[in-house]
Amino acid sequence: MMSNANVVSDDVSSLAAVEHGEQPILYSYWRSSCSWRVRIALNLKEIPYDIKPISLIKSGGEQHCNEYREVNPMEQVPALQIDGHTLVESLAIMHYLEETRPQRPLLPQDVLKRAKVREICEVIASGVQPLQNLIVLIHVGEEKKKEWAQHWITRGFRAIEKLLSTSAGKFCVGDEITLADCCLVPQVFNARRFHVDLRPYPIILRIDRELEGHPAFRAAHPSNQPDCPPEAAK
Ligand SMILES: N[C@@H](CCC(=O)N[C@@H](CS)C(=O)NCC(=O)O)C(=O)O
Repeated sequence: MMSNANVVSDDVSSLAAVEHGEQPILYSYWRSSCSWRVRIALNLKEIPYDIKPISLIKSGGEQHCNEYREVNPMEQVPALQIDGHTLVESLAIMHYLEETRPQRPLLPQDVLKRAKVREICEVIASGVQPLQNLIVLIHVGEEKKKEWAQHWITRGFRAIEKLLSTSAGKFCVGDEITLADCCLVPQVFNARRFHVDLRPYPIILRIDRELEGHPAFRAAHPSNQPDCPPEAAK
């Protein structure tokens, strides 16, 4: 599967102009792991969508401009315009997709397995990513940011590896791809960005390798995004 995504104008001052499009619009940044989670879910469910790039870097960060604050008051990506609504928070968005677009389910039927999927999602989305998010790293400072990010990612990965030791089959929970896998793969990319030693996490590495070539994951990869700078594209 190729990407379902088209790019719409990358002019941040025209945000209002794209609000009435016919297919979902994802406000996304190429390297954002939270945007990436949602891109994977959209691709897995084969939902066509447009991408509105929001640069987290340009002009001090387009996420902080007045127009975008109207879209997401937390001044973060992603946000998804869908069904006449604007949704923020990647997990809320993915659950909305799951509940409104049941094709290619991303949660297991079994309630315990569903809880296991949510555990992994929460560890990543609440216990790891927020601590190594851009705004936090800016606050921590250039000198300390690598060590800081490594510390929190390592702490989270220790927990995830342990959780996976009882839940994983081919993927994070059993043998079907779930929301947990949508969260894990982008977080592994972030871990590599901060040069975390991943050798102590063989299950995480195995699942990441398993999914690396999957068309929905490949299409969602930062290097395949319309706003990926040429020097970072594969
Ligand atoms: N809990 C939010 C977190 C969103 C988030 O942290 N997004 C990052 C990119 S992955 C961001 O926009 N950072 C901008 C900033 O820190 O200024 C979600 O899951 O959507």
